[in-house]
Amino acid sequence: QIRFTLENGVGVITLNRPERLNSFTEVMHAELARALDAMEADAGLRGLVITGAGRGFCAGQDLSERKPATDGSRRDLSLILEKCYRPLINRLRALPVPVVCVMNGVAAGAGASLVLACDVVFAVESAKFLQAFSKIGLLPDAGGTWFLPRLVGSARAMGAALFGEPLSAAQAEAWGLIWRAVPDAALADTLASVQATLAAGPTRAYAATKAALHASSGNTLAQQFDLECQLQRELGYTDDYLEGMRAFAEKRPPAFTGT
Ligand code: LHQ
Repeated sequence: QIRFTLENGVGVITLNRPERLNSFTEVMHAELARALDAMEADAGLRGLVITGAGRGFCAGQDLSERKPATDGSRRDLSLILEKCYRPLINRLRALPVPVVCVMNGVAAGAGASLVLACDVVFAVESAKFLQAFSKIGLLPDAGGTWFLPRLVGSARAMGAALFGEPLSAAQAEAWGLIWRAVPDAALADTLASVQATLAAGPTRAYAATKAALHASSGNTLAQQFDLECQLQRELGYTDDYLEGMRAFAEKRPPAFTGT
């Protein structure tokens, strides 16, 4: 239910249940976990790109698999959150490389939370965000209530989560929910250029930047300064820093090796 490739150090995960708008099943979660196993074990990993097949990115939990209410039964929804969603989101956040989402279409429910857990998000202009949870009597999960207010502030997070109206890619960009909306026709080019950028990037600087930005929301300025000092000390000894300084002096683009 996913396609996974790992080339030039860059993993590409394509959610691949287009007929169900790539909604999550337990099988898909197991396949995602295996792809993450492979990437976590790869010392040469330089980035991860997540996208979707077909016209949707991810419509959240597959509601036909869970059948939360239609059969009259009630169940503990936290079980699937603990089993599938918490590890997925935690592992993406902890991956020591940039995780870039290229949203090819709508992201709803936990699919929207997956998007927000990524480090950088591109979305085609026709893509929409839908905090679909309130429509089925639930709250945003898979980290949604943590990511949303941090990205867009409390007022917008409340409005989006409570009323669940679709948000366009352009609006999401204007709010700072995503990095960039791109024309639909630019989807393939965006995917290719993100892969190329990650494969040629200063991977250790990326890792440090990701770690520091993630840590900042729980840190004081003094703690963050300490962290910057520690990480910058480490980066000062890397090959890529040496190469970056040489390339600057020689007025040429740097050839980073990720070491
Ligand atoms: C789907 C789905 C879907 C199955 C479209 N499931 N088939 C965590 C843990 C435990 C329990 C519950 O929840 C969670 C977290 C969550 O993620 S809750 C939120 C779950 N997601 C939603 O409520 C979104 C449901 N989908 C939609 O609202 C629409 O499909 C959107 C707005 C995403 C797209 O609308 P359209 O572009 O009009 O497409 P469509 O509705 O016609 O969907 C295409 C097909 O995909 C359709 O099947 P069909 O056989 O009629 O062609 C849908 O039934 C199916 N599909 N989402 N989540």
